Amino acid sequence: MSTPSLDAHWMPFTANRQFKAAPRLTTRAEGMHYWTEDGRRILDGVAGLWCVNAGHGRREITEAVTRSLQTLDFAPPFQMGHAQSFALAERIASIAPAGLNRVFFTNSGSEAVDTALKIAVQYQRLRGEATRTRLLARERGYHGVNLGGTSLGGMVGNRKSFSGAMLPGVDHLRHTHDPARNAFSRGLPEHGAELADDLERLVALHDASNIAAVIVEPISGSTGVLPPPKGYLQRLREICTRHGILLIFDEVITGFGRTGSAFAAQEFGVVPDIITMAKGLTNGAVPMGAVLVKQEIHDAFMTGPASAIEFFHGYTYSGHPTACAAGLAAIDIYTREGLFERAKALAPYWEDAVHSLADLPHVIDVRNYGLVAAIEYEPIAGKPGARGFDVFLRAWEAGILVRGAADGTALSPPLIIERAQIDELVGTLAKVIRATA
Ligand code: PXG
Ligand code: PLP
Repeated sequence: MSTPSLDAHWMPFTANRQFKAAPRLTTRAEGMHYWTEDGRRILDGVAGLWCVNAGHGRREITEAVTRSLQTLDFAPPFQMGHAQSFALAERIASIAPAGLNRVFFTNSGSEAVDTALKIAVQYQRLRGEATRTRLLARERGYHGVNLGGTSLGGMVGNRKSFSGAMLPGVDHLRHTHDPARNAFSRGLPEHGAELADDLERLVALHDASNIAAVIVEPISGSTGVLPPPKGYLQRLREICTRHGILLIFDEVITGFGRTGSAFAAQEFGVVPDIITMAKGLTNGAVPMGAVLVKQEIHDAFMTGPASAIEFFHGYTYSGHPTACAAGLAAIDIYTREGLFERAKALAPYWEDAVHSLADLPHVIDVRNYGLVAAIEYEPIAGKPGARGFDVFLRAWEAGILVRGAADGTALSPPLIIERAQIDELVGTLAKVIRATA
């Protein structure tokens, strides 16, 4: 396709004018690589946008999607069904922590988050705790861009323009980023489990009888890859259980093998009440999200007359056949090729590679877990985020796709990455960091 005018498309989370003055257009993707309009090959260091965990252009997904489109292009999701959504729900439950086995489908992570919040609030009402409507999250969290997720998010840039339109009754725990104590930690940082006690502060302030749920990313992604301090998630779980507060893990990034397990909940041995997911669910090939809940939460909804709708919520494209076909094919690939185990086996090599960047100019922290990492830079005075963006642009010119995150670079390659490609990714990034003033 020849390049059309770039004017009409208002691009998401993009510096539109900068982009349109110097566009970065991809034309093709396969395996670990993108190809650009001017014919360059780019090594994908971020699995597209944290989603293409099995690598690009997977034939099994294309074939499943094609078959599904040719057979059943659309199926009405309300008061009607088709086999693939039931099969996929069962498949998700089969790789999930025990006890979480009921799945509500959405079309994105943002929709999964807002759906999870509504499930939490209605669940509390159904169990006779109707005053529990407050929703808690954490500073430096990202929970998508719908109004619920925006209200619970903890990144000021995503919030400040919408302040008056946010949900009431929301509060935030302190974030866990503590470079003074934890800089250059390998894997989980030692210090900060006590930050989970911040939930006790909010309970003391509002009273538990008013709090429905707390949502956190097991590893914060968008704000620069913040692995949880050792013991932090366990402590959060204990406090939630003690006070009847639902614990929601937003696993949109950490799901589907990123940490070396299917979900971070399994990797860290902490079972939440609800998990949100998207991205890797279909290997990024078709938009889809899902909310996975404990059976007892689902069952609490199944009480009124059998002919009454239990949950007044759903999307036209919930459980779309094309997305379900992609999800089934993606999970087949993950399990058949053992990609979650592969991520776990590669993690020590990955850790050594990314920590080799620690002594480069401006680098003030390196963080990692599983096959995810971030390098944080000293900000340029008065220009927060500028160095991370500069590294991203130069990296693209140098042939690698990385992601700017806060004042840093985030890396989350497809789980099929080879050791030599880790060397290439990190080696090229090292040159770019040295060249960045
Ligand atoms: N929760 C988490 C934890 C996410 O990472 C979402 C929800 C929303 O998913 P959708 O599919 O609605 O985008 C995400 C998405 C970044 C970046 O800066 C990350 C995401 C989205 C956009 C940018 O790396 N993650
Ligand atoms: N707006 C209008 C006018 C609609 O009719 C609908 C769905 O029927 C929506 C928004 C929601 O769209 P979706 O179900 O794709 O989220």
